[in-house]
Amino acid sequence: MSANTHTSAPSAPAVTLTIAGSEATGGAGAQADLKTFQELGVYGITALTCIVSFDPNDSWNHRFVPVDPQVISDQLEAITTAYDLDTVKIGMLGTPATIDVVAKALQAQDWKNLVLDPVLICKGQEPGAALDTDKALKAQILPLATFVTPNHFESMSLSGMDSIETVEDLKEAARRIHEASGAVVLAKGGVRLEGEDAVDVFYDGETMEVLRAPKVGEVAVSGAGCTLAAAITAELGKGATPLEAARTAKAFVTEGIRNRVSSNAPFDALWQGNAGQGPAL
Ligand code: PXL
Repeated sequence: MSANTHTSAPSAPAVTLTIAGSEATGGAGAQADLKTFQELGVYGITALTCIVSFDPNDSWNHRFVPVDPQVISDQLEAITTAYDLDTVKIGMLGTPATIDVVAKALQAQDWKNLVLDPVLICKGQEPGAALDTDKALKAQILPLATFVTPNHFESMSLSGMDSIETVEDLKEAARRIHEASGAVVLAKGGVRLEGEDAVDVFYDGETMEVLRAPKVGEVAVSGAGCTLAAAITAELGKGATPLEAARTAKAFVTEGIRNRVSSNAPFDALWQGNAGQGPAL
């Protein structure tokens, strides 16, 4: 029987791709994306861009190994030939060579939803290399994005603002990033803005909405950013509007932070399990 005689059941899940790195301890990166996809009921696929291993003997800084660009290209060829995809999440790319190959693959087809988590600086990366990577990400991937989820630092970098201290600052950053990219923006304040709530700002060119949830502690949890963008991707893949997707993702992440897993690393990891049915939704 040839492969194309198979048909999907009527209840077949939406299929969503993440182009992301492995974070070995499982809190962030492709691992967080796949757990989120599964929990939110979409079929997850991964093209792996790099392998990050924290170094317990060097303040848990990142040891970073890129996947060979040809191998990234091979993964994307297999994936896009096997599935007709319209929804993709971009996580950590890590090098200009990776960005080249990913940009080329993304441009080979139309995407309804291209969610970019603009991971700009990786702790432990050589600063010169990181600058090149940031420039390439802004020049080659950001213009393709339909939805972008910058954190506090990335919002400053993408908006050109020197500081973001208030919700009004974060709104201004979201406005600027939307104007520069055309993408829907969810700018994340997280624990970096003062106040009792973790505040994110949604802006799509018309609607400006502040999403709030009470902070769960004052320390960032590993995987929160990856999980938020992955949840947005899953919801968009299922047909949600961008604002609905952002609201659901925020609630999912808040619940995942409440249910976090502690480890011997200096940061807890978000737990996606049960969050889809959690009280915050
Ligand atoms: O949280 C950003 C992130 C994304 N992707 C990978 C990572 C990290 C942070 O550790 O390791 C692979």
